[in-house]
Amino acid sequence: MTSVGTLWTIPQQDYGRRIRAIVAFAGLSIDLPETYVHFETNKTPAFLAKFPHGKIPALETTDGFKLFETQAIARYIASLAPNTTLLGSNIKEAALVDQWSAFTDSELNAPGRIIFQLLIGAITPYTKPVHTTMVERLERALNTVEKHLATRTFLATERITVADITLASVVQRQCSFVIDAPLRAKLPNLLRHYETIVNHPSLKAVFGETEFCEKARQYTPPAKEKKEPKPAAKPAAAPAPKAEKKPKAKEVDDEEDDILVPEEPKAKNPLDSLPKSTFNLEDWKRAYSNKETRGAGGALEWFYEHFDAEGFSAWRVDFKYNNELTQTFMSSNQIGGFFNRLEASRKYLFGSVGVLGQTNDSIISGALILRGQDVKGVVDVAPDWESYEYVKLDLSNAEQKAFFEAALAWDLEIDGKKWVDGKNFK
Ligand SMILES: N[C@@H](CCC(=O)N[C@@H](CS)C(=O)NCC(=O)O)C(=O)O
Repeated sequence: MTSVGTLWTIPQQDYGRRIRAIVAFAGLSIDLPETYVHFETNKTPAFLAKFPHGKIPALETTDGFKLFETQAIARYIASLAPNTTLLGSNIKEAALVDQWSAFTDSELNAPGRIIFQLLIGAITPYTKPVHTTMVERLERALNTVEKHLATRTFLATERITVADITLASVVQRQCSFVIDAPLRAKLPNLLRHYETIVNHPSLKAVFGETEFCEKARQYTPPAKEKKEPKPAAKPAAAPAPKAEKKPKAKEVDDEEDDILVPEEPKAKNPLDSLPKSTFNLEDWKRAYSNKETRGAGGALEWFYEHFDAEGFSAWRVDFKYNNELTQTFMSSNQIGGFFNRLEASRKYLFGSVGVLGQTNDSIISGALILRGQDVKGVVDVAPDWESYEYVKLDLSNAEQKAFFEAALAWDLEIDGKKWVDGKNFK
């Protein structure tokens, strides 16, 4: 099979996946440069000389023809395919293929990308009305496709076209963060279409597994720096019991000035009914913040002196979808977001989690210390807790102990991937 040429993309890029799916469906092949590093290679003079906008995907064919913009590349490659109907069989069908491809990109993909960028803090300040408007726009487009597919197998013709592959690539991406379970339940035709495309024998390998989110991801503001209480200001022993008074509506606290509604009175957390422990998590957090982690007199020494393995447990935590990680600073923001969503368990949890590796080849891993012996009851306050895998650590096992210590000391290394950035949940 002769190659069409070289496609600059990265494995997790949905735009690139769309093109790779068209290549596969057309029975063609394409080269993917292994040395491409996103946000580096695309900024080099050599890349910009070929593709002046500096974005991927970008195509250079074997005869030196250069092309950027996903839709243009998709259409060009589809037109190289012998005997496929990827672009329709006459000019009217071709126009319908263009219509649904453009519709998918401008009415579905565009608002979806804005929503995602708002969620990860890439568009600031986060603005709720913009988020809401973009979700409405997206849902309107999804409903139009849903109605259209009620009487049709495919979008534009009786066969799979570029439009169907375009839609599936966008829906796959959006199912991971915005087309959640309740929304999917309202879109049976769209989901049926999606399953047909991604399970097509020539497309299955390109689309791979889909991550279906249960609840649409919500924006969580970055944690504010908490002031460490001065030792004298806080009684070492019995801290004053939290006043029972409920905050009045609009009453604000200087550290939580963005909380404008009173919290619902909370049901008693079963973790509060566990037998009293000699290990004081607050004291541990203070020791960890104030001491060197390793060495004599360090935080780890303090930990082993005070740890109560019945009242608390230590866990290894690993992100399940490391192959989706791109830039390490974004992975680090993701840990920050996860920690923010764990806020309701602050009394029961300490964490030290980091990004290891480099751009497009990184993992998220670390350690947690938590109240009780069951991780779920502590971490399930975060809607995305199931995106992580948890394994209890046996600190009498030398290897597991070494992992734990390295995660706390931020010098963890896994399979040659070195710790580049970390976050603590304190
Ligand atoms: N309109 C372009 C968008 C491509 C695009 O936004 N690519 C992003 C990655 S998903 C990129 O290369 N960004 C690099 C940069 O902004 O420098 C297309 O459809 O191909």
